[in-house]
Amino acid sequence: MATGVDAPIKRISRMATVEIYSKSWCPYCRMAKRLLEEKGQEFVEFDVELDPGKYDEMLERSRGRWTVPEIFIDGELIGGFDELRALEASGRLDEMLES
Ligand SMILES: N[C@@H](CCC(=O)N[C@@H](CS)C(=O)NCC(=O)O)C(=O)O
Repeated sequence: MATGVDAPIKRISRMATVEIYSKSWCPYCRMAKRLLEEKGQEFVEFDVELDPGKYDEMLERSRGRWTVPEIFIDGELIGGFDELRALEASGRLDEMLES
């Protein structure tokens, strides 16, 4: 393996921005966070019960979807845990988190 100044520069992959609107007691939120944690993916969490303004923000960004979690990757609406799990099963989640 090449080392030192002649070593090829390793590409540092960018980490996606993941936002989750959640409630503390919500099992779907817990499953979504666990999946992301297992992948080593960081996320920002907004508890919509602690901050009602965030609930209104979630409704607006998720175009009326009112269940939690609502998950966004780089600002793009993913949906809830079911949609996140489907993306994971298809391999598309890794692409979204890594690209
Ligand atoms: N299919 C959804 C189910 C989400 C869901 O049912 N969330 C519950 C909490 S775990 C919810 O928002 N219930 C309505 C409420 O709390 O007002 C998903 O996969 O995220």
